[in-house]
Amino acid sequence: MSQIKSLNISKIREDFPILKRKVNGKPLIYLDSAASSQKPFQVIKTIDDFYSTYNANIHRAIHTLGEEATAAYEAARKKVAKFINAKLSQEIIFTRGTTESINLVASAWGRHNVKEGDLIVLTEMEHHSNIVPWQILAKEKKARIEYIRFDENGVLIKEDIRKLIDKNPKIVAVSHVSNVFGTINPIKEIVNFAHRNGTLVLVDGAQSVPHMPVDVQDLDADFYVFSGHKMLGPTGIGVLYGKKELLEKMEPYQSGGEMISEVHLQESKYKDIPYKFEAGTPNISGPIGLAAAVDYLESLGMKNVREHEKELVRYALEKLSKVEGLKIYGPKDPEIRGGVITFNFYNNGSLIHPHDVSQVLDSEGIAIRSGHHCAMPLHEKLNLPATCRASFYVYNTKEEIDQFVSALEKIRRFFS
Ligand code: C6P
Repeated sequence: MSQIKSLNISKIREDFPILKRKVNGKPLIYLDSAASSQKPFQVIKTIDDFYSTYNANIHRAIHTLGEEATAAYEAARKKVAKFINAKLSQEIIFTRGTTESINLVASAWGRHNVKEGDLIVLTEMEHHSNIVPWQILAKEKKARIEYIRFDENGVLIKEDIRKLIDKNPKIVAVSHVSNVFGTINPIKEIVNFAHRNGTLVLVDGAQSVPHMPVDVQDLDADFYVFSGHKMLGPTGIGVLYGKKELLEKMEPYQSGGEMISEVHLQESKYKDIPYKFEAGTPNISGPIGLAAAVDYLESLGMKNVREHEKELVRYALEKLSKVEGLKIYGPKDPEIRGGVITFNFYNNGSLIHPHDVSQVLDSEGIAIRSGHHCAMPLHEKLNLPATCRASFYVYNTKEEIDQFVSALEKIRRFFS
């Protein structure tokens, strides 16, 4: 068992060139990592090295550069597989991100397995990326979608989980960590329950893989998806993990070069997984940069990353609870909450618009996100047009939270 260690945050901060930047004359306080994380120079340099020294297309050429690029791309696949403890590296498909990974499953698996009248189960706290692809599939197949509800703390209602899975859905698609409430959902329980009647489970890991240890074999998820740009890696690269036996049975998602073994005028044969799902020239620097991000996170230790964020959340929740007029959404217990705090500010009972809050914070050099965070159904249920969200990562400090809280106090004084 690896020990939990405190991270040396000032040393970590040295690795992130962007943190030296000033915004509106103030040192940048970046509290928007749930939208996209910053990148350490180790990742930036790895991508620079690729383009500067061995850039070439992969899986094609016999020349040195082509072989070096192919080796780095395939080494990245192995590294990602190990990071999430996939049994086989063929179970790792590189995509553009979480969104594309879910679209791939909804299309390549869904079109052949979901029939008229079938049920798809989602939750009310899903990101649009884990709703819209299923809506399109359901419309095409005349299937139904039902939603597991959340309670007043932003926690999934246990009875709903059981009740809806008892209806024998074809698939349950659920986020591991909500990007709005920060809730860590009980994935193992959902998977165990779903598997009893042969229901598959897709887990949206966009907000979990960057922040905590994830073991796909232990979770026993059928599909698990995430994005590189939220975990210190580059944009435009993501992962679909799928169990070998499922991926092998699925039809291709996109087709063309690279995913075939033979093409004739009237028919073609496809390559084995993972290549069957990686048509065309892929984003080659993406996995290579992502592998450098994985190295960086592994050098910190994912348990330590999780502990650091838990500590920041505990500290921030305590400080924020003292700010008059501030309403915080999501679970109160940091044990079941990721590094995300969503809130709204009220002055004499009326909402200070989240965009105004985030604009004033920006003038103080503090970056948060405001809006519906691509979770409109969640906001509709809360009857809110928008919320403010602060999200933390390995480079954030308690001092930054103090500055954030005093900037909020300033806003409160200004609006009252
Ligand atoms: N959420 C946020 O600010 P992409 O855009 O494909 O990398 O990830 C989509 C996605 C899917 N699921 C969850 C739970 C997510 O949080 C996200 C991305 C960002 O909350 C951008 S909208």
